[in-house]
Amino acid sequence: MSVQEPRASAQRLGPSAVDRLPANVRCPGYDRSRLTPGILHLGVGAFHRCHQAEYTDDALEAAFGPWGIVGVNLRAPDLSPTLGTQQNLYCRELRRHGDVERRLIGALVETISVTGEDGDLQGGALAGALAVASNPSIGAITLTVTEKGYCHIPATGELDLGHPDISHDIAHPETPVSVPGFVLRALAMRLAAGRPLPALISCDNVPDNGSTLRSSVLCLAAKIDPALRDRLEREACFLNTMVDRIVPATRPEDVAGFAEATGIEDRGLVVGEPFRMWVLEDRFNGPLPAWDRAGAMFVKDVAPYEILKMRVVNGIQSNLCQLGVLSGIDFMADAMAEGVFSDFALRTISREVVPHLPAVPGIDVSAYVGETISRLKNPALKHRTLQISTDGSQKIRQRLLEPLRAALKAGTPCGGLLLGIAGWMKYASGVDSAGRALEVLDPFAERTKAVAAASGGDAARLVEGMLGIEAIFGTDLAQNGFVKDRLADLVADLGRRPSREVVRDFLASQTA
Ligand code: CS2
Repeated sequence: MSVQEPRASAQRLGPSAVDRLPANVRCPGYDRSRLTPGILHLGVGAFHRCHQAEYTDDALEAAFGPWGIVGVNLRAPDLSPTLGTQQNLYCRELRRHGDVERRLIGALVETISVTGEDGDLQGGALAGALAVASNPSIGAITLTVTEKGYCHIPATGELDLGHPDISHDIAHPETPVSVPGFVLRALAMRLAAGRPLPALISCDNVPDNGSTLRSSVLCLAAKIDPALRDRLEREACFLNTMVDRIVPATRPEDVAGFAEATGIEDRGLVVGEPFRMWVLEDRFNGPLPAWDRAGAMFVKDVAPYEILKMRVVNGIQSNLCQLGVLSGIDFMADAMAEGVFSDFALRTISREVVPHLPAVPGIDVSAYVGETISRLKNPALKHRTLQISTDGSQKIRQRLLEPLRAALKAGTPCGGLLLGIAGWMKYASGVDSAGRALEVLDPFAERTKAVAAASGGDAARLVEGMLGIEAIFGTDLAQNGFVKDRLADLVADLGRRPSREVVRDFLASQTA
């Protein structure tokens, strides 16, 4: 993270600065010097630091145990200049409108960055991370590696054997570069040493996240060592989970504001909303931190919670974010502050998505939708529309396409979902309605921009080309004349005028 210079007198956060934090910054209610590693976490991004690490701090306060977190980044960012120099201490700040609540998190005890900022391997770091993972004191390997970290084909969930990192790991299983490769190597080392296997806990917004990780790891193992694959199939426990808290990427302004308010410079700061939720599959026989005492739910079947969260919270985000980008709106809350976009969000979710949601034990769906809308309107969260649009090819199946399929099957309205998907197509083409280039950060960006170039500005051809990307869309939608025609009209319209006007007319046509 490049950071705006905080005020000159600010002391850098670390053990010796803790006593100087203002009294209203909550500090760990347990003795951190007694904390030993019990969790290896892959992907120490803002979300993990503001979600699982906070739940773990709560669990440690409720029932202290050997559950310190060793955070491993297989890819950039290199954590040494931020968390490393702070002895892995950092604060999380929760904001809602004008309210701010700050807390020092102690659960992270070590961080290992396998690659430096330049992407080059840091000597010994991979071996160090694998040594930690194979140590029997690690009872859980948890992951937030983003959707694309699973190296799966978004439309099917299967491992992408054509992925260059997977090809690498098949050839060099002892020095993996992919997430499934790292997990496989760690499990193989545990079994070879006769040690019990840890729980594998995926915390990404991937459909059936634990099962997807399991299938990626087993499929990779089948290519390397079929006997190992069979053993892991029997013995390894991969948990599905649903995770929720909005945690935008930390901005230099956040770090500067924290220094201003506290006199302490925290380059590991994360900022999120007060709302949080975590639902885990209750299937692991070994010990885990007392996350349940921190409010996490352990249930038999995570699927209804996951579907609800991905289609409502993430669904609204992904339906709106590209349309927001196309109208030059930087932050999600600014889009939601415009009546036209918030009406569109609520209308689409209520009419098109909610009727096809499964029943979710203990949850009143209409209250949940209302709460979601208010979370997304929280102006204190600076969540970039561009950040949510990033890697859209990996997100739209579970957030927009599955709800669309459910509506098509039932013959119920789906125009708002189609408008969101058209927004993604327009964004992924790399040009907005005014002809300005858009930054498309996505593993499929080359492909979608090539489709756009080949369409020669013809919306129907663009839609045909996009729907033809089977790894994203499967095969059914390209054969649906209604979907194709409607998307072509919407993409053409988004090419002529700002998305705000297209959304406004869409709403008007619905009430007419
Ligand atoms: C967002 C999520 O960037 C994104 O993909 O949609 O990070 C979202 O904010 C979280 O899933 C909320 O729990």
